[in-house]
Parts: sequence; C-alpha cells; structure tokens
Amino acid sequence: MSRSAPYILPRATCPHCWHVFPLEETLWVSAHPALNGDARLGPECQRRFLPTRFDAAGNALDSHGSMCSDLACPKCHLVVPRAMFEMRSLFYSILGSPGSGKSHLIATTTWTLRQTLGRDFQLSFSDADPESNRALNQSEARLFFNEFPNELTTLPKTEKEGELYNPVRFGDQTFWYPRPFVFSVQPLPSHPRAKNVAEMSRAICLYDNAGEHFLPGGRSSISPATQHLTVSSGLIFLFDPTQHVRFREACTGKTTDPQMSTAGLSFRQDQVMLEAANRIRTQASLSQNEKYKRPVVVAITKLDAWRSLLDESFERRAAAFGDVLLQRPGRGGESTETVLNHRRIMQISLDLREMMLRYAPEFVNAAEGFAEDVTYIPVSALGHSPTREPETGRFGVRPGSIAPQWAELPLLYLLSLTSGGLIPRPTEKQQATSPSGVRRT
Ligand SMILES: Nc1nc2c(ncn2[C@@H]2O[C@H](COP(=O)(O)OP(=O)(O)O)[C@@H](O)[C@H]2O)c(=O)[nH]1
Ligand SMILES: [Mg+2]
Ligand SMILES: [Zn+2]
Repeated sequence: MSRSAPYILPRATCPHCWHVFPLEETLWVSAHPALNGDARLGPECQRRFLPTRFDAAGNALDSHGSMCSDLACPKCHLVVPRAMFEMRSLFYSILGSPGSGKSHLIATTTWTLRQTLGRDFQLSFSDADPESNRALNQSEARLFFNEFPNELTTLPKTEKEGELYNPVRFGDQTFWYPRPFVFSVQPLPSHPRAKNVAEMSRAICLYDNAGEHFLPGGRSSISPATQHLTVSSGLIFLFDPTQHVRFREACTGKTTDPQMSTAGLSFRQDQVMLEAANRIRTQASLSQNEKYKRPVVVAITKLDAWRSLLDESFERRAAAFGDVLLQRPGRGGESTETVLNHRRIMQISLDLREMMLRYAPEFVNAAEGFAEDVTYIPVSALGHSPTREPETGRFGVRPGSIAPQWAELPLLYLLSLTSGGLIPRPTEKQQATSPSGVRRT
C-alpha cells in the first residue's frame, strides 16, 4: 500500500481468517513471474513477502524489482482488498440448508442494492475487489443481464470446495476459509453526512455458507473455518418453507411450485440453526443459557411459493404501517432523507412469527432459544417458481420474468441496525407521525 494512501485505520481485519494486524505487518504479493510458490497457498500462487523497497508511488518492489499492487494477510496470505485498510469493516453471515436459496438471494440482494442504495440512500455500493466478487458478478449477470431472457438459466453450483472456500496450509494442516464477497459502501456527495466520508464508509463482507457444513453429521469432506459467525455484526438465516413438511401440506393445491412437492428437498432446518448456534457459542465462549446479542434475521425464502398462507388481514396490517421506506425531513430541513420503516418490519415479523409457530414451532424455538433479537422477513429472490430443465434435471429460471420481492430487505435491515447510520432509522416520533410516504414495496 502506498505510504500516503488515504487509509484511516491503524489496523486491518483479514476478511478470510479474521486476523487483526497492524499495517506494518501487511504482506505484498510478488509480481515477477519467477517468484511463484507460496508456503501457505501452494506452488501455483505468487510468493508473499514483507517489502523493504518501494517505488516513488509507494508500491512495493519484489526481490526481482517488479512493482507489486496486491496486499495480503500476514497469517493466511490471502489477498486483502484495499478497502479493508481504508474503511471500517462490517461482516454478515448468510446461512441456511442446501437449496434454501442463498446463492439466488445474495445475487438478487447485491444487484438490487447497486441500484437502490444510490437512489434511496445517497450511498455508493461497489465491488471492493472485482476478483473476490467474480462468482457473484457472474450470478448477477446470469439472472439480470442475460442475453437470452426467455431461456432457462441456472446459477453454478457453489457447494464445491474450491469455489466457496480457499485452502490454506499451516504446516501439515489445511484450513478452508470461506471466500468473502467484499463491497465498499460510501456516502455520495448528496448524502446529508457526506462531509464525514472517511468515518461513515464501510467495507462490507458477506459470506455464503454451503449449507452442507451445518448439517448434523457433516455431509462434506471439509470442515470450513466458521469464525466469521463470531465476528459478524448480524446473521441472515434462510428458512425455506418448501423444505418443510408441514408447510408443504398447508400449501397443497395452492401452489404449482415443484419444490413444494414431496419429491423436493427436505432438511431439518432447526438443526442447521442449532449447529450454527453451537459453533457461535463455542467460538464466542457463550454459556448455554447466555443469548446471542446481535440481530438475527430469519429470511423466509420463496415467498412466491407460499404467499397463499398469508391472509388478507396480514396484507391489511402490513399496509397500515406504511411502506418499507419512509421520507423524513433532512437535517437542517432543506432536503428529505429516506429511512427504513422499522415499525412496519416489526409488524410483518410478528405476523410471520405467528405463521412459523403454526407450522414450524421447532424452528422458532431453535432461533429464539439462541438469539435475543430475531426478526422474520419474507423474501422472494425470483418472484416466481423455477422450472425443471429437461436435460439436466436442475431447476432453472427465465431471467426475463424475475421479479424479486423484498430480497434486499434482510441486509438493509441489518445495515440500519449495525452500520452506524449508513441506513438511517426513524425516531419514535417520526414513526408515529408518518405512516405514509409510499414509494416502493
Ligand atoms: N420459488 C422460488 N424458488 C427459488 C427462489 N430462489 C431460489 N429458488 C430456487 O431454489 C433452489 C436453490 O437455490 P440456491 O440459491 O441455489 O440455494 P442455495 O443452495 O441455498 O445456494 C433453486 O432451484 C432456485 O431455483 C425464489 O425466490 N422462489
Ligand atoms: Mg448456493
Ligand atoms: Zn488472513
């Protein structure tokens, strides 16, 4: 990193192994092709080194005199995006059983936030490191910029070890670190607090956890590092009603989604929650009766497939609390500011909790037995059912008909609770006096 770089932090947190290190310990990735082979990462990777020589612009020079640009963690040697040195970081973990919709939800969330954070919240949202976000960008491209909007497409399976995890060798032990998706979120010049860019900006790291690793008995040969669960400011747990037998019974005859049929996937999602809870308790040294204090959002996925279970009174009550986004006068009174309507979210959550208690009480017990603050949010990443591809037997979607509903709300909500004001929340008084301001649902 340039010595004159505009970083504000004395330390950085590695988004792979969560090691916190002072800037002077940062390693650089050698650039000269002869310098390949790294003790932790294997013969294919460029060697990591602690630099002694820099060029005039502050870039390190490797032992062959080549100019280097990538930075790496002193512990795991994986590349650390520069944003992690310049902005405070926030971590969020996304969990759920295999097939619960994690990959689709993450792609829809990030695609939606790229457009709406600027429009609604005067924030820029961009890839902190295009390389680490490559798989996600490909998923977004398949779903939202597809040349063939009327043909079935599927997302690549992410469960394979090399795609979601990076192997790192420590002596004769190999650790599998989950690949983070890293974004920078910064106030735009029109943001009411644009003057405090450095203080407000955040590097946001998201983790897509292959659900296999959280099933009792472990269905995979690797056991990934899960300390991100402990450093995360919040968790998004996906609950998929199409995988639950009682929800399936209740939806019989009310949906054509093939995932609701008895031939669909079925997992004990309460067990996945309990397993994640166990790991967090162990890693964070919480006792069995101590509750997790950070917010947990239970995103109830594939809303399009089970919407029939929500009755009219739900729709009426949800509407009565206004839209998810509210307008309020900005500071100084000149312009308006958009805030997230927590009252509406709480009301929706209460209604969904009732539904969950009816069909999946074991899951509510698992979630609320673990965490103090659980919010239930319905989401649909696609807005409609997938279709089975005749050749592969996999479920595909037609990009042209994707219509997400509330997909980005779980992350927006966590950001409004934990990002220090990037997504403002209304005051009690504003909540009480402005149930209108309808713009978007
Ligand atoms: N009906 C419906 N199906 C969905 C939705 N999102 C994902 N799916 C389907 O759920 C399946 C699993 O999704 P995926 O994102 O790969 O799950 P993951 O294993 O948790 O990453 C896929 O076949 C998708 O077509 C949705 O919003 N509605
Ligand atoms: Mg996946
Ligand atoms: Zn590291």
